Amino acid sequence: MKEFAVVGRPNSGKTLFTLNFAAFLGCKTADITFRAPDGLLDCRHFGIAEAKRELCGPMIHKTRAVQSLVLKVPVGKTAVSFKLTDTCGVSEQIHGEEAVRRGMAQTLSLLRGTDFIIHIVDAALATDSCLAGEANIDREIYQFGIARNRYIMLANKTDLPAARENVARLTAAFHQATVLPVSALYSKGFAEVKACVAGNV
Ligand SMILES: Nc1nc2c(ncn2[C@@H]2O[C@H](COP(=O)(O)OP(=O)(O)OP(=O)(O)O)[C@@H](O)[C@H]2O)c(=O)[nH]1
Ligand SMILES: [Mg+2]
Repeated sequence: MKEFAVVGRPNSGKTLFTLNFAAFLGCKTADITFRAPDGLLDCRHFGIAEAKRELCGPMIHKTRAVQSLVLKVPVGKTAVSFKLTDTCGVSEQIHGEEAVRRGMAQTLSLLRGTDFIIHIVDAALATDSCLAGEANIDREIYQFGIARNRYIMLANKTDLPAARENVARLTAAFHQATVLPVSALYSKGFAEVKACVAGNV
């Protein structure tokens, strides 16, 4: 079964995307497997709304370890299972808390082994340095993914006017990637993401 890793900066909308995309694919509930950086596994059953209440939020680094769901996407006349794995957000700074540092290391390790990278960018916060091509974590993820030819960028939060304006700038700055505008909050742009998953599963 192929694994699709959802990665990006903290607060970019990875967890909300993961849960609303599961709902978009028809799930009313989610069995989420949490894998701590030390390898300890825990599986919990949630309603989607309950999972969003518990696992998403404006607090930076709400997610501190990988959490996976097994989903199905229609391909032709069959449905193919894949693993969608939400991760701890990554950034340039060395974080003060050990749990976050370990979570980020776990994300980077997962990136190396995953089959496909779904890179979420908060388009409302697409900074000039990110767009100008200076070294930063978004560009590192992009270059890594492009080199492996198994990558899409989701320009998220396009329900916000500032984000909508930045989509064209992101597309130009990350011109080798497919950049899909989405709103994880309103499940917008998800049909295109589903088509991409179906094509790579
Ligand atoms: N307006 C808007 N807000 C969003 C969207 N996606 C996420 N958010 C908000 O952004 C905040 C962070 O969302 P999360 O899904 O928890 O972000 P994350 O990337 O998982 O964050 P960490 O786990 O901290 O790395 C929440 O308050 C969400 O409601 C979106 O498409 N539009
Ligand atoms: Mg999260």
